[in-house]
Amino acid sequence: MNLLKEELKNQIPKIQADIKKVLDEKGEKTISEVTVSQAYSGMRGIKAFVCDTSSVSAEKGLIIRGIPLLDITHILPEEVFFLLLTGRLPSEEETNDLKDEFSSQLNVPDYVWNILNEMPEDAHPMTMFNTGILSMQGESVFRKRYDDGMPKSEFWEAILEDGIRLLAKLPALGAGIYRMRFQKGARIEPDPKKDWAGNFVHMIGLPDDSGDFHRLMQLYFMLHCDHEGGNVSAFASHTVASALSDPYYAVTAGLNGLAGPLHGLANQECLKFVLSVRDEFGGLPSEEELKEYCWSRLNNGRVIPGYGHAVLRCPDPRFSAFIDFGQGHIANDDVFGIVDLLFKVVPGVLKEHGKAKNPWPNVDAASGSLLYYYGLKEFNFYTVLFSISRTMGMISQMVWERALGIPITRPKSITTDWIKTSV
Ligand code: HAX
Repeated sequence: MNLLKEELKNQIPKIQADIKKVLDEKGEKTISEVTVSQAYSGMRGIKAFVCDTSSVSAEKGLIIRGIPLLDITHILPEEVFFLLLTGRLPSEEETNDLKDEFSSQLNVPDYVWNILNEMPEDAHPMTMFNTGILSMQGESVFRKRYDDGMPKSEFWEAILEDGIRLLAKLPALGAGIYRMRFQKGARIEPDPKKDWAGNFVHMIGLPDDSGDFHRLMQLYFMLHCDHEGGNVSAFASHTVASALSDPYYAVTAGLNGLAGPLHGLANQECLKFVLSVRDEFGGLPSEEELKEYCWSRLNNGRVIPGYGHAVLRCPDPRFSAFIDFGQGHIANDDVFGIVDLLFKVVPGVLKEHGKAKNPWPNVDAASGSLLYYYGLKEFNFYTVLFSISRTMGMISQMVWERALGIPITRPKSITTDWIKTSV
């Protein structure tokens, strides 16, 4: 039984008809104009394609299928995956069905571990993670069925099947890489009775008698699931998938973008920065000391990691959710205290600095301090956790793009000479 697939099978013809109607009525309307400066600056603000899984409001942050993020921080990652794909929260039966789907596909093939074992000892965990995913590309159902002449109308089903198989394995792949890369001992086998986040906590092998680390990872994997379609990782995977490259290729393309310090790698950079504050001041500095420390970093031409955003113009609700968790669980911790103090100091500093359009914290500003508290101290592993979660968004977007028959991505570039002579 796959209740998620059944739901999508019901929805897809209706949404296809709805979009046909939108195109018939509004197909020739203009939604964006592009200035020369936008063409030279990362296409910021240009509305040029559709993503229905989630949207990001400059003032409110992430909205998943119409629901503001802070209204659903209690739901499981499995539930948010169902929500991203279908636009509604699953029933208990549907959640259990999806959990069962994941549980039946948990094991990472041995050849993946053999390949990863051969990598340099200091390989970045993101390089290992992406290599692990790409090495499984030969397992792709989409690729096999495409080679066998699958009709276009079935593309989405094969993407969903690949997506579920891949997502099911990611906690094991991530936890296995953690244990291998940081010499934590033998891999721990997955437990099919555990939920997705619980299995990750089990396999990573850190103590969790209180169950709080499990709760944190449920929140972590839920919060990072999607952030509309134009961010680097979503857009890269969207572009690659539009060439009908299968999800193994398309997800690694997105995750390679997530591995950049201005995107997902900011979470490791951020904790590195927070720990440098702790080491510089032997614990929690005063507000004045912290302000000066931030200025010296900015004056050296470096960014304050975890602050600023291309779309948001408010504190990221994902940051607020982590701060709430921290205040409820680890309020007296020094590292968390520095994160809290940075929130008081950095927006003012960035406003005075006058460059960043958004002086507020983003998702990456707080997450590291929580992971660090629960014993996950190797911060160059953090982007792997972001990746495990963000794959849900990339797969959800891909399923709908194939269901709607969105063609290959191919915007038109122009030359500087053309701008000089034709604008
Ligand atoms: N510290 C210092 N300067 C900053 C800054 C920050 N946190 N955020 C922006 N700026 C600077 C930019 O570097 C840019 O400077 P130049 O004109 O000299 O190039 C200027 O302010 C204008 O930038 P912007 O328009 O406000 O921001 P962008 O849309 O260009 O970039 C970034 C958005 C998130 C990349 C940017 O704010 C940044 O580098 N932040 C720090 C890194 C970070 O936290 N990244 C994670 C973002 C969330 C995410 O994707 N997570 O995965």
